[in-house]
Amino acid sequence: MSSICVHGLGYIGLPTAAMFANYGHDVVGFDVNDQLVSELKSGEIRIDEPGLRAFVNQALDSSQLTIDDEIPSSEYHIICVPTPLDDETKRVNLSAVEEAAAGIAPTLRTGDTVILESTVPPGTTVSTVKPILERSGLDAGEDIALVHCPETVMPGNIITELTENERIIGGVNGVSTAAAVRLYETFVESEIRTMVDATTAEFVKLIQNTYRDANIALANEIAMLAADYGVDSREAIQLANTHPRVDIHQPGPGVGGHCLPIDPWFLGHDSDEIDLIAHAREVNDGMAGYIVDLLEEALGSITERKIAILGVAYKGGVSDIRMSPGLHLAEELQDRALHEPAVEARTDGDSPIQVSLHDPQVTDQTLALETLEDAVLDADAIVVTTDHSEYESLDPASIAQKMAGNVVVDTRAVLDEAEWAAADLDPIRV
Ligand code: SAJ
Repeated sequence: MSSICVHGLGYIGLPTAAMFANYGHDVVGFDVNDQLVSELKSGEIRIDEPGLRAFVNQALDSSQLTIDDEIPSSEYHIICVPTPLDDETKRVNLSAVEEAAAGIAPTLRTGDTVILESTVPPGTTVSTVKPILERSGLDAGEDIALVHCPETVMPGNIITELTENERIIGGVNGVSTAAAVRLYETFVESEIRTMVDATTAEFVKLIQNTYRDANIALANEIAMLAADYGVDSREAIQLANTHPRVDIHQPGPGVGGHCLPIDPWFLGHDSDEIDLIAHAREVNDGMAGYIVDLLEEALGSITERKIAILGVAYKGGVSDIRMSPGLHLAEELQDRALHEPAVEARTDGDSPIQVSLHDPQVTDQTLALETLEDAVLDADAIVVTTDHSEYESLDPASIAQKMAGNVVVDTRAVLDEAEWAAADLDPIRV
């Protein structure tokens, strides 16, 4: 068993630290956020992920996992810090990775291994992390091992996927790769695939998420085209996918979460060749505007209307609101209503549109979430933006009674069309 320090105790770092600890390694979880450290020390877990609380507490109770605000010397350092994207420039901010590497460098001893798990633009391990670690006087590849080993887990199923998903590992040399493989094979049950170098591992991680994002953009464009031809896009996609070499994803209100809307841009970091991938991003981001167009068409105008958005989690079955398509739609509605010529001329300062939000799984206190009854009360239109199972069993008759209007947009195809039509609420599907 090895000594490990996990740097960054967020969505990936915390379950990863607990996993290694529960498999018998001596793990220190380190974070620069003092408040997070003190919360975790007392077993308080902010992240809402099935099974995580018990899993982390098991590791803490066994003392295989300790939480600290100092970096100890360790045989393995695993970096799981955020790599946010600047929305304007579409450039990554690597300061947390740089800070982590700078914190590790003084603790390094010959034979130690540093693993970058954070998603980064191709070349980051070699161009950014390696020179910072080598300030220690040790050579990465010769004296210490250095690899990129991206996480590939799906929020909502993180603990299972950590053990069951395949891993890819690319080191700055073969010795580095082998050192990381030895560590991950202590708990990964699937194949561990080794790459020729760290940059290939970084690139592979990015094109996995880019494939999914671009495929969803294709599905979204197909949905918009299908609507113009009076074709049901879902049925068309289902039929198209019966071909053995066709796998079109599902359309929706846009793509949320912390990965798909961000990672494709990393591919354009040091290359001008990004084109279709950037356009696919724009198609997905443009879905909120398309839904507002649908609402305007159905309602005549969105001003002085009440629109209920059902679903602010970025996808069904989770409480995560990062890059939420539902919240993006709420902003787009407000923005579009404010720029209506009649509204721009107004001076009363009243909001020109009322947008109510509901989500059965999200508990975020900063959002003005309402009960389902209040959210739909007197609404002119409702838009389902998250495929929560709770929405599949909504009762159209009782919703029809509460609503002022009868416009329903189902961006996730979760409502039973016949039942809703019987309540005079024909859903418009995206
Ligand atoms: N979505 C669609 N249509 C689809 C599938 C998804 O509109 O057919 C939307 C979802 O509703 C959501 C968004 O896309 O808003 C992203 O959801 P997701 O389930 O596709 O992916 P994430 O962000 O939860 O997790 C992804 C996964 N990557 C891949 O499947 C290639 C996960 O395995 C990665 O570990 C994760 O990104 C990550 O951390 O990179």
